[in-house]
Amino acid sequence: MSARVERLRAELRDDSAVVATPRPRLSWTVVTDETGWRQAAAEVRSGAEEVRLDGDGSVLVDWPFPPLAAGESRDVSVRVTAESGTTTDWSETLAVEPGFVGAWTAEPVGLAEPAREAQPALLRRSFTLDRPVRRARLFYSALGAAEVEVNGSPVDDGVLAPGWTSYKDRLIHETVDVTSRIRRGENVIGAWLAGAWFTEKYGFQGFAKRVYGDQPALLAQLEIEYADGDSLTIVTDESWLATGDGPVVDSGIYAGEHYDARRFPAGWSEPGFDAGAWTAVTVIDAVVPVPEARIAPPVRRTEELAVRESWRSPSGALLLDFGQNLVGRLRIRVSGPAGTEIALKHAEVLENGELALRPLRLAAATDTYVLAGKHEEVWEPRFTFHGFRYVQIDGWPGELDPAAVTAVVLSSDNTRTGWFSSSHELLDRLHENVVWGMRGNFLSLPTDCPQRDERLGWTGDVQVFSPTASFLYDVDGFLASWLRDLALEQAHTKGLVPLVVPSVLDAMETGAVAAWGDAATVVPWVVYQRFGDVGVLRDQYPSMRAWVDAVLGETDGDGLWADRMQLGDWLDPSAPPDKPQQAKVDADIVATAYLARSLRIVSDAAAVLGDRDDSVRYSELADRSRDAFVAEYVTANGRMMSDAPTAYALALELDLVTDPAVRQRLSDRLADLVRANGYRIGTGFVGTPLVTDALTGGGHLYAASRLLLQTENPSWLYPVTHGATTVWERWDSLLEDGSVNPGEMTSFNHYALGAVADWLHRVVAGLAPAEPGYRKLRIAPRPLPGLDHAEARHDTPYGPASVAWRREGDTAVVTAEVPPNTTAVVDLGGEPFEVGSGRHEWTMDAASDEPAFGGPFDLDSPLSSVMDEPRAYRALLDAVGKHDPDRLATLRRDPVWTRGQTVRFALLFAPPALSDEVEQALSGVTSRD
Ligand code: RAM
Repeated sequence: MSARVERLRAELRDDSAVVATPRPRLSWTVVTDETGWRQAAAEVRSGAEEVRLDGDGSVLVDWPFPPLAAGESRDVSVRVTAESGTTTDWSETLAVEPGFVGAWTAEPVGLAEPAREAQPALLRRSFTLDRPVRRARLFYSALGAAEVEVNGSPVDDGVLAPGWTSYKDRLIHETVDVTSRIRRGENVIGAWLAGAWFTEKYGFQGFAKRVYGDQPALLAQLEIEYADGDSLTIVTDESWLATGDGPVVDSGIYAGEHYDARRFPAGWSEPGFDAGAWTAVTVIDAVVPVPEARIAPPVRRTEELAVRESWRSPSGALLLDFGQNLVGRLRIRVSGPAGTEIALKHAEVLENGELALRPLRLAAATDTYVLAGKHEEVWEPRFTFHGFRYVQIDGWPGELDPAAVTAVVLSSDNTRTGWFSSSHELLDRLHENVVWGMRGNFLSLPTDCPQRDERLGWTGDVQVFSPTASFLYDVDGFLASWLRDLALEQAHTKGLVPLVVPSVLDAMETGAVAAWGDAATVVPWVVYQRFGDVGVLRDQYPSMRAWVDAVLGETDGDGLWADRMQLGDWLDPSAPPDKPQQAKVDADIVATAYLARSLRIVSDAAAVLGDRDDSVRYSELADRSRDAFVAEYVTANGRMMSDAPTAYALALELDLVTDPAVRQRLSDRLADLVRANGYRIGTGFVGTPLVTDALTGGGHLYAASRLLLQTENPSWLYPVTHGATTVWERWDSLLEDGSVNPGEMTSFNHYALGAVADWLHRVVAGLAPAEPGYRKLRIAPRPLPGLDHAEARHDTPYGPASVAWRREGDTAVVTAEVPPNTTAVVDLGGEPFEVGSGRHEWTMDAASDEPAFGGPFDLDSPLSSVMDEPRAYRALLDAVGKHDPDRLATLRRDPVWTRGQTVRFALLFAPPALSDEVEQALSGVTSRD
């Protein structure tokens, strides 16, 4: 038996031990072949200091040393003792380094006389050191985005740093160790600077405007410690020089970048450069928040894709296909005459063989490069990104060798932690599409889409997607960072949560919006559940409470939230393309359901944080809203006032109906609706993440499976069969004839409808947290009819976990891995039981609940319109009822479809098969294939 400590981490980033707080929490995992392994104590060592911590805490353990001071790093290592008595060796040391500054003194500087709005610039400062340096740390930020170089080379691999935050209230700074780049003598620190998100114009249809500022600015602070103990600080101030005549001529997030390589000043960030033509910067006269150290991983280049195919379009344009809808930009390698201008246009899909640009609306998404004409030139834009699979290249000098063009994938560099696979190829592709959708839309902040003139932090989208995101990637820091912005925005709106965070759509804000504003409560709760991060809950609690209080302020005190502007079950497939809020479910049902849910979350969060009074108060309010919901919207026989799938899914999955008998009736009715709809999806942004859970929770595995594996529009797999490589905004963003949906919002990369992946992980494969942070796992696979095997793996905060099942006749063999220092509750359909860490194998019943089929039957009497359908169905029921009345109760109608004027039914009934009399009676009114 052996055990060792691995993956020692400080605070929320696992890509770096640079921490934003003086008291970074520590986490580690244990790798062992011992089963049922539990930690009894841990020892944490730093230099001569050693602290013993009794107990099994190994995730986000409080910092056991005095608070870190700026500039003070600490080597930390851990060893642990198991309950069985054995002690591990000391772990590898982790150099924990404060990312924060003692005192921020740098000022924002920019071009003194910009020639135009949002003008990109180059900035530099030269300085001379007369002594050897022991340590040099560079802290930088921007109103806009910056790439910093020291002595001729980039200081880090970040992209679009420092990213987008609610700039009026919060700025992030980067922290870089530049010790090895600094030398005695002359040194230069230089920065490429552009407006990026800061100077972008937000808003729609020509109403777009700049909301932060007209010009970008740089903030930088270099802290140098000499070997002799003295120190020197260099900050952005009037002593810096700048030029607006650099090669980045123009740059915008939506527009793209224009780069003229002839304007590149060789050696500009190196000593000895003649900056005679540059002018002194100006200190920007604006109140800027003191930058804080980043808590989320930065945006980085995470992958590169080669051209899959290149050809000429019908109009003669040169097109490239990367085989994957992605978010990023191109890197080109080119040689040709000086002054040659190359244009790179991006699009997600083709229409009539040409780039489909209409879905991008006002985003030009075009990068242009003007050759310097020297030798081979390599270029990638710096301060923009696009959502694309296809590119049109105009003006390329000579023949294009496809190997000269690479797609560079950009994303916040979160660590991948979750995987799913199954026996179903299309389903696996759907899952892969969800992952790609997340990669593209988790870019500095969680966005709705990455391509058109939008790309905003829509709260509703991440509200529904956060559980999926938290399984696929370690997004604790990423979401915690965005939630800080959310809370800061609320301070300006009396607790109301803006539709988008950062808030840039003032004109659209009309009040509280259910399922969107509820991101304030749901997202922190998800982060707590999935990562065990009580800190996020503590930090966000005032925001969570402010949100529900603000909603309560809009209600009449009866627990209901009604008669307000709502987005409702956005993009219900039955809503007209231009009226996405016109869903089947009444928007008030969505509103009260979410109010009750958020009140419950606030109560539960208060309990976790030890605030008893709040916990009781919000629990009572949650009960009141729940009871009001039931009284108003649920009938005693288990029908919802809106007889729409989303209404049932809300009642069940937000735990609004507690009576088990009523719950079963609701789930049964939902299954009926799903079936009657031909197992096509009938839900929008709100219902879609819940509907499969609501089915399987009521035992309707067959219906859930048919809905999941449906390929006809609308369904999850319809896009997959139409070549989707990301999740679409609309079920039919691409119509069946291959044309782009005429709706003015038609993105091919929206993660909201991909939220079903969380159910794939938790229920189909059966791997879920039973306690926060997977301290205890819930292993409860539900082998779906239509799948032979499925598997989910997740790197929990305690280490790798997995559940896999494989069908063997009417049973399934389940294998599971439970990480050390955790336990699992196992529910295989019978009485749940508990197990400890290690590998396990069980067998479970996996008989399908698939009803037997009769038919299909074609009704003989032709129908003049679909309105006759109920009458025709009635004739069938009569035929059956005459001979086998008991059967009527279990008889169901399966997909109904019309062929010409003939209606075809498949009848579903529980075994045994139909009696001969019934068969005969049916053949009297139908003809069978
Ligand atoms: C669209 C966004 C987003 C959605 C809002 C309501 O503009 O793309 O997905 O949340 O509308």
